[in-house]
Amino acid sequence: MRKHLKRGVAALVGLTLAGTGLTVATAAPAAASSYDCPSGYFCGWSGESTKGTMWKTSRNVADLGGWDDKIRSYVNRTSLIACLYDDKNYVPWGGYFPQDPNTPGEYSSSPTATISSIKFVRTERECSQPAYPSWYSEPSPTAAGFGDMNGDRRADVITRDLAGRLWFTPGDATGRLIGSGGWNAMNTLTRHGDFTGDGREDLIAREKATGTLWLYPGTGTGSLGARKLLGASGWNSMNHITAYGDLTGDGRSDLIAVQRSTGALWLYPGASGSRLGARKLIGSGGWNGMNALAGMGDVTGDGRPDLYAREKATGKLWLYPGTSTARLGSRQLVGSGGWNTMEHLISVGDFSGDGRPDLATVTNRSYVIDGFEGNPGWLITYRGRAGGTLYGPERTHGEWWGLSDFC
Ligand SMILES: [Ca+2]
Ligand SMILES: [Ca+2]
Ligand SMILES: [Ca+2]
Ligand SMILES: [Ca+2]
Repeated sequence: MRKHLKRGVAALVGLTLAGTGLTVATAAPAAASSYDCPSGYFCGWSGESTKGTMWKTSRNVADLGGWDDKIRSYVNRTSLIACLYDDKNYVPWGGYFPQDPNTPGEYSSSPTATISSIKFVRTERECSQPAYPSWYSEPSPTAAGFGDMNGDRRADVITRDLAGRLWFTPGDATGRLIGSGGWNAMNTLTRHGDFTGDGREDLIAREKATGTLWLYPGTGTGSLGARKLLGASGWNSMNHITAYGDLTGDGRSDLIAVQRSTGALWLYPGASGSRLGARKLIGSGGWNGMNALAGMGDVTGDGRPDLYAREKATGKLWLYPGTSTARLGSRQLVGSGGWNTMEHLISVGDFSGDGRPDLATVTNRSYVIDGFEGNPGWLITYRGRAGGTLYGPERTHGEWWGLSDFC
């Protein structure tokens, strides 16, 4: 649930005559004093429309002191989101407004002054909670199994936030920064299995601008080492690039992907030297009808990793079991409908602690609660059951909003 209140502050754009060479003979621009706010500062005025006395800060202010409940208009000339709280000490529950950076001349104005503290953050969700999502997992029987990057038997999640940072959440509700920025340049993040041969799970990412595929070796602690080139170019012609686990049975993890032009499903076997071997066709067509793939690990219990795929037209979730010939067997229905209300399918192995892989999902706007749509950012978990299907949904909490991607 979003805790912030939109307070009905009108964002007004002042006249931007500066530098245009025009001479205004009749009256000065109404918002001229908003330009008095220097770049890098948040400025507030005692009056509406940037009239009266100006106050400014470039740092967090837990208590506005003499300016408490005195700011009637303001402009954010920092590069960060300014969280404007109705209460002191950044307490979000009384209401807050996340103000994006303004361009020169813009300002917001209201007759009612309610701001009592101000904090600057990179992403909107940090006005009320950590940058990373709250993630719990139970210890699994096997260490460093599918989804466990740091070998503590708990299933881990990697999250990309909207500022392009990566966070590692080990399953005890804590989180830690593992990528300080730049990850928004990637349009695929996928993890699972070991591509370097050291037994530690690795991350694979596709660079949007170039179609390059990069391998980020896991260090065994949840962090990532220096990247290696995995695919020089051309990967932008593929959809649903999915690190899959070892389908070929040679002990090395493999990658699968759908060719956009044909709908064919290809297997790229992991090879020695942190490379991919020659690809093999494992699905001749029709895979463009799927709008999500999840490499689940071994859900059927035969030692081969298996695939979940979501059918776009029906919202059904299908299980394609991996076979001993490194192919996919006959599909079975896992979910009969409604799965298109999930923005993300996150396969992170066994988080329920019974040894079977489970599935975590995050909802989109079409997810219905109590008869109403409009519930994005809920974490819904499904425990794996014998045979490779899932138990029913468990709705945890709605605080996985305002994030970019998960793997
Ligand atoms: Ca772990
Ligand atoms: Ca590795
Ligand atoms: Ca299997
Ligand atoms: Ca489980």
